[in-house]
Amino acid sequence: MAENIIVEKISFQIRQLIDIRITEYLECDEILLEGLNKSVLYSMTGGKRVRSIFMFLVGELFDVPQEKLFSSACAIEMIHASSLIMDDLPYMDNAELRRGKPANHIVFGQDVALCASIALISCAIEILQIDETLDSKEKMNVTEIISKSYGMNGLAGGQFVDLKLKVKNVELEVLEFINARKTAALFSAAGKVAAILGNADEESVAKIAEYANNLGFTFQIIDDILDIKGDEKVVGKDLKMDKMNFAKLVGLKEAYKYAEDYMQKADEAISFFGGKNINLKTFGSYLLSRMK
Ligand code: GRG
Repeated sequence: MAENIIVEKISFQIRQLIDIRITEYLECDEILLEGLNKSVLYSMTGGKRVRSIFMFLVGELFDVPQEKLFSSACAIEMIHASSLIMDDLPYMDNAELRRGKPANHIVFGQDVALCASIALISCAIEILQIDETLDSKEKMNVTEIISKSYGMNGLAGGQFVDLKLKVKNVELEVLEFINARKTAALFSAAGKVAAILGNADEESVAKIAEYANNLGFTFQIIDDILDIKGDEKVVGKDLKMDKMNFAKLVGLKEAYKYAEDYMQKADEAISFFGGKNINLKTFGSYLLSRMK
């Protein structure tokens, strides 16, 4: 289908451009920091960049010049990578494989991995502040949205509840609470930033946030399904066989249904934009097809 080819082409281009920008942002010629920089770059390599691609597709919907999106997209990728480094540490998820290669702490040690994770969060905020394509109000808005996405009501809060989860008697609402923060929060931030930089009105921003939230739920359920299906080569990370997740709770068959239902809710939210939503819809279907 023509839309598929267009979205694939956009995704390929965005991935390449984001990788170039990330390398530029993380350039460091201080010899004493060489080891830390290697650790940071190691975790910024690879990854599907789905949050960035989503952000650029929303940007396209609101005619945002691409140049204005790079700092926010890279910031979100840095925060995402930072969270993956932390997540893999022995006192968190204790995983040894990430993106098809040894986790950061396996290669560089836990001490360096933690420094790299913190450095990435700091860099994420810094690149927003030095972006000359954003005016001061845009910087303030974007920084507020992005910093909220990884705090108490975002990644950190979701991770906390996940870590403290008792495996028995888990309720669906609790898993939704976790998924909204651990996974959907970064998608929501990506969508809201692009909509706000496109001067979208309040209702449009809300529709994008609703789409992003449901897309995030879908994305996490697919991740859970792939965990259960059990092929480390496909997922490129340790399979969390002993951990409760959405797909384990409701069963594989129901999980497929939930993923499709969330995606349908997402599509309903953006029907508000009429035919202009086609690339976003195609992107959603593409993510959904990963679970098949
Ligand atoms: C960063 C302040 C801060 C807190 C971190 C450790 C932690 C708190 C949160 C963990 C969040 C986490 C690991 C969520 C999982 C989300 C998820 C589905 C990750 C996989 O995303 P993909 O498939 O990964 O986009 P790639 O490798 O393609 O980038």
